Amino acid sequence: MNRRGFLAAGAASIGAALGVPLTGCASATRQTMPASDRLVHLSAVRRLAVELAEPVGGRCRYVADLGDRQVAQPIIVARRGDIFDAVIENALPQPTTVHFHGLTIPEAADGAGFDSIAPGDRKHVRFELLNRSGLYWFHPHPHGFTAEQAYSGLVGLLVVADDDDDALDVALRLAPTNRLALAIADARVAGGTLAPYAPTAEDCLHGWFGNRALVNGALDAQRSVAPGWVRLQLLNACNARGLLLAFRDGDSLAPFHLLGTDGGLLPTPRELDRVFFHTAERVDVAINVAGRRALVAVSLTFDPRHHDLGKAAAHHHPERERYAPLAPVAVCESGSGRSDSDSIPDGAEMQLFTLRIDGASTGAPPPLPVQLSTLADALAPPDAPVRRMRLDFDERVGFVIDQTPYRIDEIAFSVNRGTREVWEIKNSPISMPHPMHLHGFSFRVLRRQGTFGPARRLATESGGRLSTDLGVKDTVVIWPNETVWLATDFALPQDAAFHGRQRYMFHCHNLEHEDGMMMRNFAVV
Ligand SMILES: [Cu+2]
Repeated sequence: MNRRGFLAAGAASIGAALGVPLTGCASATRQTMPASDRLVHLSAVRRLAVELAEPVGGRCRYVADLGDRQVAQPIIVARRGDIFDAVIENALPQPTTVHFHGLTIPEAADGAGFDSIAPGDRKHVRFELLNRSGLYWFHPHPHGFTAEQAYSGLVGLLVVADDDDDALDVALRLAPTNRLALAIADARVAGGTLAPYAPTAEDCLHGWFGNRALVNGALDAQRSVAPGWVRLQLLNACNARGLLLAFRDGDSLAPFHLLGTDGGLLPTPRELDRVFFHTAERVDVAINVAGRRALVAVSLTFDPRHHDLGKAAAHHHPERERYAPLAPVAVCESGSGRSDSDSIPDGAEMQLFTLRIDGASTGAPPPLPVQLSTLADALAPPDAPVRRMRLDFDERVGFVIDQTPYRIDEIAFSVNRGTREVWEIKNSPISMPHPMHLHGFSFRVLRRQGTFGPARRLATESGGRLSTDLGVKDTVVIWPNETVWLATDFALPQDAAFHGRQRYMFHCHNLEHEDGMMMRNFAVV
């Protein structure tokens, strides 16, 4: 098969994988769509609508308009260098934005909420895909409404390919069914219906946790794969839950290989039997399923390190008072205690999805390539300035960065274009893990210090780092009492779209903390 033929098959396989029946969680009915209808090539997207779906009980969805047909909850497949050019329409009763998570794009396209799209309005968004191959994603980012809208289903995947990505698929001899891109979320499901987003004050502090996994919007997700290598690009799309991913085969854990992280492929694969990734982080893994009949992907038990935060008031965004919730329930009301049956706590074991291995084996799969990309080791220039930030908990306002709740009109600091800085982020000892996300730029993890015992045991790499710290990152978990050093790089292309001051954000991606204003703006000048 020549490269062109392989690419076509590869795209088809991603579409097939993502095209399983969508479970309408808010009703007993199942919406099914042909596999090919849910995969959208970037060049075909003319309009991306954000709307409340009927009749599936008011769940939100993205709808891609391809001119002659509409695709609900599209998975967009693109190549480095492609242009995104679409009109985004907001059919929700709340303001919204579409944030393209992980992409290096101008402020005007970042969708960070500086100019949200009012109900009924539209916005033209155009940008070039400059990033390496990898799994990126898009989700709402309107300040105060992000958690509710994301929980309601507004999450889309953006699979970017390039030459390294092509070479890997060829080397693995991936069967057409064996490349999957999956968004793993958790939902509160009772009696076959999806509970509306109604966090108590305690939920707003610890996060909104579900009791069932949703994979690309479906409960009890299963995928049928062929013997040989399977490549999984996985997003933690939960509002607040960390995932310690492993693959159970009966009583044992199947080994797998970490291929890549948020921003693309590692230099070399790492063999593991479990990998931790927090909300908004992605992992790219290869698993040899030859000789196996089924694998169950689970999140293993771990110590989530949530501290008792007492009766502190949960803060919520003032914008929320101006618009109706998506479902008719109040949010962040104090006094209504959490019912334990509603959710599985963070760190408890949870089943995620099942891989069924069908078909005859075609012999031993090829060896994994030794080199996946030319990514260099994480280093910072010796003269790089160090920018220090502290993550804290304040009883009056909740979780804060540098003791300051978010203000949309504040610029916390400015960095010069092209500057490389070391960011030293220290989390309070009496806090929670915070998955911190940098908009517009990626970074590398240099080292960790002060990590508590159970999380320290996951640190398989030098400098106290996790295996996922070896790659390009845009989101990094920082445990209580931990200090993490990041090598940032604020290089921007000399493209007209990036001229002038560009505003970006640094914030916690526990979506309840994000809506609770654990965010800061910064400018690149
Ligand atoms: Cu947080």
